[in-house]
Amino acid sequence: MSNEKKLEELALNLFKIDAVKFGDFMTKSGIKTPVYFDLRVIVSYPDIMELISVLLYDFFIKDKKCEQLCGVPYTALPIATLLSVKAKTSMLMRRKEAKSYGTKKVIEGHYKQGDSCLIIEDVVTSGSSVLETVNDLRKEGLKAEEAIVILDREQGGKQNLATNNVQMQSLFTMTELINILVKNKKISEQIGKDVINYLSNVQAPKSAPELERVLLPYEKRAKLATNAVAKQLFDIMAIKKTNLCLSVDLTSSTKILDLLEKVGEHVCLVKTHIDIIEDYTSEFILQLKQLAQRLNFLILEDRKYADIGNTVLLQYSKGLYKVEQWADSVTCHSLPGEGILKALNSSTNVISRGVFLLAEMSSEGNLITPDYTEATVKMAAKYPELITGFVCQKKDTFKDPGLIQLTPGVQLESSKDELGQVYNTPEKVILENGADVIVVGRGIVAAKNPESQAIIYKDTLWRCYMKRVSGKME
Ligand code: 5BU
Repeated sequence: MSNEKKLEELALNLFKIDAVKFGDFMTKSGIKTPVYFDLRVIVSYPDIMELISVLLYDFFIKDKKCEQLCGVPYTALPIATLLSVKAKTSMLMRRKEAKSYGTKKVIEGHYKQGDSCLIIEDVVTSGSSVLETVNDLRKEGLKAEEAIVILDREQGGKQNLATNNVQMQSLFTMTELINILVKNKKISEQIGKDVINYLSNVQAPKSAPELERVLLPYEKRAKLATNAVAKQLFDIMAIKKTNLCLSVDLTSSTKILDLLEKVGEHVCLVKTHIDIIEDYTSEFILQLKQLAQRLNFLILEDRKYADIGNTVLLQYSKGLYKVEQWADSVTCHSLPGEGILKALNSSTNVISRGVFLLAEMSSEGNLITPDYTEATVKMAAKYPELITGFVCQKKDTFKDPGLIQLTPGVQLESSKDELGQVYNTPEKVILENGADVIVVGRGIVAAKNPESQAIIYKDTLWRCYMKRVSGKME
């Protein structure tokens, strides 16, 4: 039997078992509707369930690569189960309410961060039920970007899902289903027309546009972070009221520790270039970590890894510095390709880890192009639990509010140094360019009184941030 015939057979069966009814009905929200669907009854008809799963499999799943399937509770659960068995693809179950005892898990099943998960649903009107499931999966670090459904009521759900980066495909649109029923004389042409008119006049409200990253306060963004270091950094910023990252570009370990003793309380992050220190010892790291603990800041080693994965893994875990043992996060180029992220992700000796991926640079004449930046952001999306954020200069570089924009090249006055560094002001980088954490090096380190200068930077940067989240930007 052709696929077209099978679809027709399904439509007629759904009509026969009263899964689709015509007349005067009330929806959940109290609106009158001339058509009503209740696919829950299919559990009483194994032949129909089998037909649905065969069609969904042949149309959408056969040639798809995904690691997981997840049905939207509850009607789609048996369909997802049949598909999981047929496709030999593992399945996840989303709880509607988190358990009040035990693990409090919302998503049940075994999965890895970054696994792609295909959503299965019966009927889509506004798309809100699919989105609830998508959001819970995304919070767990899963990729949920595609949904397959039995019926699209054509009331705006497909567009709402696309706004939220979920592509939806359906076995039938409502128009197609009506046409089959009219053709087979199950309903009159007039009823068919009335239903189609009704649906085009009663559209679901458009889902709210995604929350704009730069307007959300750090404490809210902490909850959206999928990397543990990003979450910690958002929390520290909110608690200490500072978004200042000090770049301690000094070559003496005692000078670094002395400086941090004075300014550590004013910063959320300390950025190191460990290989410029001339008297490096492991004792230095011990003391640095103690300061970080006592004064509540994180450590970013600005190593800018840029080699093949195997070499980067050695650079990260071995040698003199053993960066993985003490750096909360490291910087890394995307240039060599994904292997570099796989390498950093595979290291096993770390308690918490993060990566700031370089999407843009502050120096004049750097060779990064808009395409490179875009590809970098795409690459990062595959490693949600690893990526802390991006080192970048522009607000539109990425959208995800759970990631952090780290912006270097900042001083109180805009200027340049003699080797190509370009400085923008705090106002410009925070209010116009979307910086979340602001890197200041020589602006503080080379000042006559670094401590009072750090306080000036901290206060100025925080004022700009407060202005930004209050939405009062001019
Ligand atoms: P400065 O003294 O504020 O210019 O120091 C800036 C620091 O940030 C310095 O350690 C650089 O290595 C680092 N940096 C940068 O300036 N520009 C970039 O695009 C990147 C890092 Br990525």
